[in-house]
Order: sequence, then structure tokens, then C-alpha cells
Amino acid sequence: MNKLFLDLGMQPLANNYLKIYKKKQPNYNLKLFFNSKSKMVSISKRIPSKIMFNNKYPYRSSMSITMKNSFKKLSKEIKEKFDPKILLEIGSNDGALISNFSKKKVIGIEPCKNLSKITKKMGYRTYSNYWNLELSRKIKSTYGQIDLIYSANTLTHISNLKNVFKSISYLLSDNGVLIIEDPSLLECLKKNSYDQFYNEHIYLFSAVSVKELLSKFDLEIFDIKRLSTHGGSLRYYIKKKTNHTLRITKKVKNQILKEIKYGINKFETYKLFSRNVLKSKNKLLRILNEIKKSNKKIIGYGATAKVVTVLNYCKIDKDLISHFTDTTPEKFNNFIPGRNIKILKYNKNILNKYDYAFLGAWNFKREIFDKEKKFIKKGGKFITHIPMPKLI
Ligand code: JHZ
Repeated sequence: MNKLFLDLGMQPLANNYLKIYKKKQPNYNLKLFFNSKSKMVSISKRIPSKIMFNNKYPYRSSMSITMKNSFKKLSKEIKEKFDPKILLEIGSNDGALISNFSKKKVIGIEPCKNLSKITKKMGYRTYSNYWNLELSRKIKSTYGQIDLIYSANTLTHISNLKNVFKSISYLLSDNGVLIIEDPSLLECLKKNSYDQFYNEHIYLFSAVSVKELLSKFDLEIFDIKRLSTHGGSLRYYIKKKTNHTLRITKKVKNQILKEIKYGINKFETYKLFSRNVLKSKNKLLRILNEIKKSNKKIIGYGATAKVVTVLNYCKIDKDLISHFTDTTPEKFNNFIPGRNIKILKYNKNILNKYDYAFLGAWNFKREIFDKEKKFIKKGGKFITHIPMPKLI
């Protein structure tokens, strides 16, 4: 039932930053599959959660103004529309969302101890555990059923989706609301952003596949919002089927129809995507090699998990992109996983020494362009691989 549509080669673990570059690093074969029955797109290799989400997890949601604003806006909406007694967040990271709520009203779940330490220190109740049935039982026995459960960019990172939704359904009150948001498969296909696939992104959700999945747990989508975050995400508002107090909006049907029209449930769509990915690789290498021939210097901007897939698939090393820069302290002076490219601490003058900046964090293009007006004004150029490699 699972059909292979793209092989992105041997890849390192996306957030496994090393202080000293090693040619041999833990790796796996990144292969993408489409399931013709469930319409779910997934990667085949499952790295244990304990290895990926450990006590040194470097990604911090609060590192970007865009994300902080998005969480702030959502918090306001949740308070106004649902006013939950308690909100539980699965994957609370460094508290970018829960910090918008009063301490008595939220519970965070964050297995990466370096992150849960941050929210605990801020005074927020945080469980340093992986999300599963056992934990949901523990929470229910302490707090009773929960009327709002939220999770952004987390559920697609957990292999056992059956356990995930069973646990949620068990803990959610009868009139409760579950809100989840994750990168949209439709946007990924449209933008040719094959870098949405790496070991942590086990699944890429679409409204079609989420609807199918939820039906097994007596849950259903009652509203959908399109977001520009993470290269185009979908926020799904979900309720129990037995809850008739919330009506299903037209947006749900519209999104599903749009996805079907694009061919999200047809294998040929994925074969076409895979051909475009190969074209994208060849074009990016052509651009980078031309710049190298003219003795100009390129820095990578934003050492994202996504860019690890691009650099390793295209086998780009420091002869093409000499360094990366990033604002995350945990990434400073480490090497991009799998490549011999060092990540330098960001400072506002760092681009002065370079002629081109390759947008690893292309999803924050607007925020970055705003910040780097000086570089653009002096003739500096950005390179993006989305939707097809080009200079901007
Ligand atoms: P960003 C991570 O993916 C991993 P990544 C994870 N698997 C996931 O699902 C998503 O997040 C949500 C830097 N930066 O958000 C900060 C600058 O240096 O695209 C970050 O390292 N300067 C959990 O890693 C990176 O770029 C800037 O001005 O693909 C952005 O990473 C800005 C705006 C960002 O997620």
C-alpha cells in the first residue's frame, strides 16, 4: 500500500550538531512514501524519539519574531473563542505559546529536558515526558478531562499516530477542542519544498489524510486555517463527533476539495514532485558553481533542520557555501549535520564579508529581508531554492 516516490539518499539526523566535523555520522536512507489507502505521506525510517528529542534539542520556537507573533495571535483567539479552564500543549518547546497564558491555566508537555527546564524556570507546569497513553492517564487522574489541547509541529514527529490520537481522545472533554498545526503537504508540493522531509518529520499532513485518520478515533475537523508559518501550514480545529455545539465550517470542505483538485490522492502527483526535486537539485548546483567560478563568497542564512536535507541531498560542502550563520546559541560553532560547513554566531555585520546569502530559513524570508536591508542595499543577493533555485 505504501508506494515509494522519492529517495533523498543517505542523510544525517537533522538536529544532530557536532562540534568537530566527522565524515562518518549516524545516518539513514531518507525515502518518501505515499499510502494509497490512508493518503498519508511519510518517511520510511523511524529513528527512536529518545535519540531525536533528547536533552540537548537545539530548536527554539522563540527564536523568530514571526513565530512569537503567530503564537500570541492564537493565544488571543483561544481566550476569546474557547476560554479554556486548562490548556494542555503537547510539545511546549521553550514556552513560545504557553507564556501568553496565566500559569494556573496551562500545562506543557516537553520531553527535551533542556527546553522543559526553561518553562519550569518561568513557573509553568511542565511534564518532561513523551506524549502517550500512559501520560494522558496520569494527567487525567490529576486534572480531570482537558477542554483545550494544542500541538504545533509535534504530532507529525511521533511514529505511533494511533497511540497519539487515542491518548488525546481519552483526555479531551466531550465538548473540548483539539487544535493542531503542521506544515501543509499541499504547500510543500506546490513550493517543491522537499526539505520538509527529514527524520523528525515522519509524516506530512493534508486535510485529506487528517480527516481519514481522525475518523478512526471519533474525532472530526470543524474548522481549518491556512497559515504562512513554516512555509505554509494548516491549523486544524478538531472536536469529538458527538459534540454538536460546534458547527463545521465551509473552509473544511473547501480545503479538501482544493487538495483533491491538485491531485493529493493520486500517486502521479508525487512522481511529478520527485522529477521537480531532481531539477531543483541540478539548478541549485549550477547556480552555486557559477558563483564559485567568479570567486564570490556565499554564506548560508539560517541553519534549519530543512536545509540539512538540501545540503546532504545535493552534497553541498564548504567549497560552495563557506559558512552558515544562525541566531540559536545551541548551533554556534557547530557543523551542519553531515557537511563540513561551520555555523557562525549571527551578528548584524556578518553579511558584510559575503556577496551572496543562501536562504536556509526561506520560510522567514520577509523577516530576514527586513533585517538585512543594508546587505540588499549594497548589492548583496539572496539565493533561494524555493520553488525553484534562483537569485533574489
Ligand atoms: P525553522 C524545526 O525545523 C524543527 P527548522 C522541527 N522539527 C520543526 O518541525 C520545525 O522547526 C517547527 C534561524 N534564524 O523555524 C533560527 C536565524 O538565524 O525554519 C533557526 O535555527 N535568523 C521541530 O529548523 C532557523 O533559522 C533569523 O532571522 O527547519 C529557523 O528554523 C531567523 C528568522 C531564523 O525550523
